[in-house]
Amino acid sequence: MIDKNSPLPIYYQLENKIREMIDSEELKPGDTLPSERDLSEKYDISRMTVRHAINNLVHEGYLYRQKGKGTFVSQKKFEQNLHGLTSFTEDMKLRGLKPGNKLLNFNTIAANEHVAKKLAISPGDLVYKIQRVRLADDNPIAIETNYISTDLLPDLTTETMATILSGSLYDYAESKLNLKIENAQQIIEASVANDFEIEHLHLEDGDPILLIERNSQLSNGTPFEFVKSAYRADQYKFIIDIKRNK
Ligand code: 16G
Repeated sequence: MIDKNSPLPIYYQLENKIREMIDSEELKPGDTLPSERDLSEKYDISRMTVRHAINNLVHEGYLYRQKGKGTFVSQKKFEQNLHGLTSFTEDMKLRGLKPGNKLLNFNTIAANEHVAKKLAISPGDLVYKIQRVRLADDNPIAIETNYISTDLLPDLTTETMATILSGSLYDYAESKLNLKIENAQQIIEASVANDFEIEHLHLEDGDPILLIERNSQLSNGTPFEFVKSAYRADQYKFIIDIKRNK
């Protein structure tokens, strides 16, 4: 119940209550949340307080609104465990989802200083710049911009590259080119979606995203890729196993 004498704000107590109902599956993905009026009557609190709690849960991705229909419980976030170096295709298949790609851009460009440094090549050297929307069961999850030295993927025409990129890049590199992708470093930071991300990830103004940079290397130490991605923060979470070293 809501405790009006508690030092915890009332909206926060309601948020916790709804969160618990979602975690215990009393409310399941796709269920309709009771209306603002019903919740305010049930807990004897103002509708403004109810709206405050719901807004927060929408921002955190627990709930989503549909115009004219109501507020619903979201699907559980995708969880990616960061102890293995996996590809997007592998991640989605592991979850029983159909991986998909929408190729936004593919061109050969001269590396600028930043990209050259990440790939241990010289500025001006040629790299492929590949930009894809990554889909899970046809829903957009992330926009990925990948830079790879043209030396690593030789003799590709636009057509062959388009076919490769409609599937898994890692699979092509490993099974067709016998490259061994071994290590990666990843940086994750929070941000707010820009117009491009809003358009391609079907987001709204002010929605949060997770920006990820991955630098991966082959077993002989050669940098394989430098990748910048924007993931929908309402759909994705990363899990890290940590160990206390004393
Ligand atoms: C993941 C990787 C990305 C890699 C891609 C290959 C992150 C943040 N990024 O999305 O670096 O290029 O997988 O996927 O995990 P693919 O083999 O399905 O094309």
